[in-house]
Amino acid sequence: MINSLMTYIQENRAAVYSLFRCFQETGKKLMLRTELWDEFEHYCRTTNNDKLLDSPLAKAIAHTQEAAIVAPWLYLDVRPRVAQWHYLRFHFETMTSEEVSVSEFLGFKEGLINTDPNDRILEIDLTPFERHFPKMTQSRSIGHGVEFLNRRFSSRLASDLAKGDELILAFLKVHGYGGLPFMINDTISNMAGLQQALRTGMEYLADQAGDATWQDVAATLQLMGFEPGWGRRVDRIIDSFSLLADILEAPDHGALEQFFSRIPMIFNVIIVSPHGYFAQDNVLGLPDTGGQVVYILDQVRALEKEMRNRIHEQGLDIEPQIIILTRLLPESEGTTCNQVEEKINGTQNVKIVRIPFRSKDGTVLPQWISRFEIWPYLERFSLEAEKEIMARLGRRPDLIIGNYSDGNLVATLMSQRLGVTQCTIAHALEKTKYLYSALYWQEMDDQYHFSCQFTADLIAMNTADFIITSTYQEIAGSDNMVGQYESYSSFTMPGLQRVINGINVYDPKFNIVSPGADADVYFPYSDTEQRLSGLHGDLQDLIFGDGRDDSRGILAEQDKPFIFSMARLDHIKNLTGLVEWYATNDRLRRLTNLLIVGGAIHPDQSSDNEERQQIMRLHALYDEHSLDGQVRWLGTRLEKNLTGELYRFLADRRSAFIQPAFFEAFGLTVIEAMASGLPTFATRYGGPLEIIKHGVSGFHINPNHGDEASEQIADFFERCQKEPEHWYALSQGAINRVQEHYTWKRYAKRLLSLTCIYGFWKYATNLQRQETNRYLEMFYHLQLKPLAARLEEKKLENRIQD
Ligand code: UDP
Ligand code: LCN
Repeated sequence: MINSLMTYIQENRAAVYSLFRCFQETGKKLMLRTELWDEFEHYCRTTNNDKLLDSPLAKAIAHTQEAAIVAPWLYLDVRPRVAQWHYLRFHFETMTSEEVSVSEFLGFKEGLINTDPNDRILEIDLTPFERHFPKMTQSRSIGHGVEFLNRRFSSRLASDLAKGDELILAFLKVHGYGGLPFMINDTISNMAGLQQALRTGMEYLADQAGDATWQDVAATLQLMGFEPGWGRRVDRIIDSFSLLADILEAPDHGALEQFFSRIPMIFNVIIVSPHGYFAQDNVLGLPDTGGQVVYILDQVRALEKEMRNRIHEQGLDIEPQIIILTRLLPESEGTTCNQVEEKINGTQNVKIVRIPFRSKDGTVLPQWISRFEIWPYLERFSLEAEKEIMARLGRRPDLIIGNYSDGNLVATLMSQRLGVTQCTIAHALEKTKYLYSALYWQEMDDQYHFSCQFTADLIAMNTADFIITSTYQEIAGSDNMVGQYESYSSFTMPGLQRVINGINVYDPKFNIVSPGADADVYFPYSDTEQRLSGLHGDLQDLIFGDGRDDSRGILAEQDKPFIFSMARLDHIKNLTGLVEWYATNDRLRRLTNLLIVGGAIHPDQSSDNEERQQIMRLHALYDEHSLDGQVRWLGTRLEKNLTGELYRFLADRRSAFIQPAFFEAFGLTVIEAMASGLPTFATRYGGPLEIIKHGVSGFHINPNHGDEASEQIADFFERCQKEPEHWYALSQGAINRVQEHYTWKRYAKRLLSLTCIYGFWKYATNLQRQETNRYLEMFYHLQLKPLAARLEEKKLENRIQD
């Protein structure tokens, strides 16, 4: 595309010039993709230039994410396809154009913010560290890193084995637990010895009963050089031996994955999630407390089950442990967040362990603070946590999983010190949620402290051994939209840092592993036997009841279907937008009632500024549009089973779920509603674009065009009135989609396999990694720590002034 574009510009200088002049005349220094396209179409229409609409220039404009314009220059960043960028500039006087480097493009953007062009800025570029590591090349491979690595390993092994490389042998010898070795012992000293031992081992086992146990054959196998870990029963041990023998003979990626996934190496897992309120009950809907908590609680249950299964199958009798590391909150607002330890219900050995945030002088911070303000406390938190974990486990953990920017940074700090495999899960990277959050960081820093957050993100995503994402778009977006991780590949924060290559989405560390909806809680409305009908009285009262001080609105016509939404009351969730769409659409008001669950009814019940503003906005909308007879708002926290039954109660009434967020990284409510059989309309910005197949398992809506979205919803209900089967088709489509794609069982299996394979990869590339890690360590100490320290000082000054 770029070559044909450059030729086109060269050959059509006058036409290109007058189009670009038209962009310039808008007076905007920065124009985004949709603005550029609208302006372009307008230009073609007013100049009767239809030919231009079909030119390489049109293609380029359609794929330009941003234009930066200050005479005599116009710069464009063109993204012809996922994760591919070109930067070019056009000179208005000479009417010439050329491709420029990313650094030059970012430097030009910095000029828009009036930074001194002669100032040298810190450039972050991880390209030199990539030289040792294989990268994928096809955009469809993005997010399937482990498959790629397995293929690479198998071909590398094939040649290395021929050269007598003993990597596998060395790796098999590092495993053990509590002083007991697993897999092989020193009787086997080289590859030929290993192959021989496998052959004699298999011959010996062929004469044993398939259901004989490891103990029955241990004495003989140990003399040959084998230790526990190959299987509980003889048939499993034979299977493991033959998998390895096949690999040593002719490495194959499928066998490699299967074999590595069997090596017992995961017994203790730490899951880090410091911010918000982390507890099992009574927290969802509190500030900074939503899907991440639900995700982790479901994740640990599935993970423990799978770990126990695997350990058992491999013949070991070790009880795995999972610790969720979070913040201890002395002022816990009626939750259990002030307790040091909380056992997770329905598990054998999973606990929440809470560590407080401490100020510089060691005093404990008593109250909740926003996730945007936690940066100064994380290093102290990680050191205290490390001591606590080591004391509890008596050994290093085998895997540390970070969650969100703060948890990921703590995971980095702990994994680096302990030398443990690190996995990161972003849940939601804030960078793409806020327009120009990097370029105009200085204007937002007082409130959001993105200087700390984006720096921490860069460090954590680069130290991580592997990264799990819920969707493809989270990594690399779509043809039209930049991915959340992709947005870290290059960006500038004027006056602070210019990132030339912050992350490469073709890195095989990325893996899509989607979460699920807890099938015991979120199941189809038609599954009458499982239904919690005992809760219907409570639901009746919640939705229609009078005299509750945690609700507003009494519904006048109770027989109508509902449109329903539930979310934390953040601006980005756009619940206020949904209420406004409803309020201003007569058809919707005629056809449905609206139910929203979120936040609190009284602003003084909230400690969060943004939430208070949303609460007041909701009340204003009620008053302005006389909504009390048609909109029910529950400002209360619902227990999980009640939420599950609520979705189904509404499905009984042939209702629909709406997720109207301006951006939603994944959207657990979307899969919960779908699993319950509620037809779902969800934002097209973020995860729901991938979760829902439009028209089959739900609908996409554009939160920026509320009038269109509300018409879409009204059309749906009108059609369902005439053709009730339409509702059933969408309901079934939603149920099928979740059952086929979003289950925790699949998640746990995949996560554990990834840990084993990346564990081997980490072992194999240890030396090369040290270079990157040293660079990132310096970045942490010289950039992030001072930023966080300044934030702490500022907070202290503000407190003194107050
Ligand atoms: N939730 C809830 N009550 C509320 C708001 C949310 O129980 O008032 C639950 C909801 O069922 C879902 C989670 O919190 O499981 C929200 O997750 P989602 O991924 O939709 O959004 P997040 O809050 O993580 O941005
Ligand atoms: C955070 C979010 O914002 C949601 O979109 C996700 O569903 C949730 O975390 C769980 O990953």
